[in-house]
Amino acid sequence: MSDNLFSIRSATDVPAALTHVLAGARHVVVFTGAGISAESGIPTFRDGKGSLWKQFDAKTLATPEAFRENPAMVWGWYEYRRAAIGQAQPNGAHLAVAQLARHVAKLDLITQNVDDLHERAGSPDVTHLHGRLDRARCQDCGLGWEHACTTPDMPRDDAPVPPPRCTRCGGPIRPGVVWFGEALPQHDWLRAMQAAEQCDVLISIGTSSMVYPAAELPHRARTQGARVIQVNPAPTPMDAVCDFNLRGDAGVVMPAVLAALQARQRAPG
Ligand code: BJW
Ligand code: ZN
Repeated sequence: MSDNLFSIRSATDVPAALTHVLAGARHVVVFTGAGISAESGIPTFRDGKGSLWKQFDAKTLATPEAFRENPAMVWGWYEYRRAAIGQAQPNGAHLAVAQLARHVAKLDLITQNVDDLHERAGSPDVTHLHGRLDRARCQDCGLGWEHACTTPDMPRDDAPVPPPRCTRCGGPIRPGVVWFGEALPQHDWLRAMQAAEQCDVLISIGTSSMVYPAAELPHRARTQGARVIQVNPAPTPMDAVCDFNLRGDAGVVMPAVLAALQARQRAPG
């Protein structure tokens, strides 16, 4: 095992050097991907049999062209996913990230996820780089759309559902997410870049680090001198760049990291 790779099952596996770095940090950025919600039952995109892009074709569902060509198929698929998220609960990793904010000087939370599990775990001011499933808007004029209920009836995953029409211009309502080829919301992206450039520790949790420009953030932090910690059960392209690679499920690793930090802060002296 290389000297920056750690298998984490409990707080005692967390290296003292890592709790030292966290305890001394002025500004921590937590950067999350689909893996942090995996233990809540939300499928990831790229790893494993049940992942979304192994079951469905990204090009026919997650692009503006797909929505123009077949709005009912795309809207139905996103309504199915919104229903699944509504039924899911935050897991130990979401809760540990929310708690961690109380144990470090400053914490910014940046997620690529379109679910609201960080918010439901108690994290305020989450930056959503790829939008939110519950923030639909008009495709033509951009007017926000209020979903009638947070947990819609579960359509079948391939059942077409025609999108509602905009009350202002009649255009189709689209999911409030960022599709391939679309720009990230500018304010959120600038905020994320600024946080990555100013932090002294960045913790990347549950992302394959394959989708850009979001995947630039840990590199940006590293270039500016931050320590980078990665939490993932599998290797990623970031392994070589990180100071600490914590192998394991986020729902195990993050509570362990939190407990190790709390133990250090409670220790006399
Ligand atoms: C666990 C775990 C557990 C499992 N605990 N961990 C070539 C080079 C660079 C860029 C490009 C390129 N070709 C094309 C591009 C651009 C493209 C891109 O990056 N493509 C790559 C795939 C190659 N990017 C874009 O198009 C972006 N826009 C853009 O570039 O705009 C340019 C522009 C500028 C100005 C004007 C106009 C345009 C937009 C990207 C949008 C991404 N959208 C999606 C879908 C959102 C909607 C939806 O939900 O349907 O966002 S794609 C999908 O990937 C989703 C995610 O947020 C994103 C990242 O995925 P994530 O979170 O990393 O998940 P996975 O599944 O990949 O990984 C999960 C990880 O968890 C794994 O590592 C597991 O091991 C781990 N895991 N269980 C911890 N229990
Ligand atoms: Zn409209």
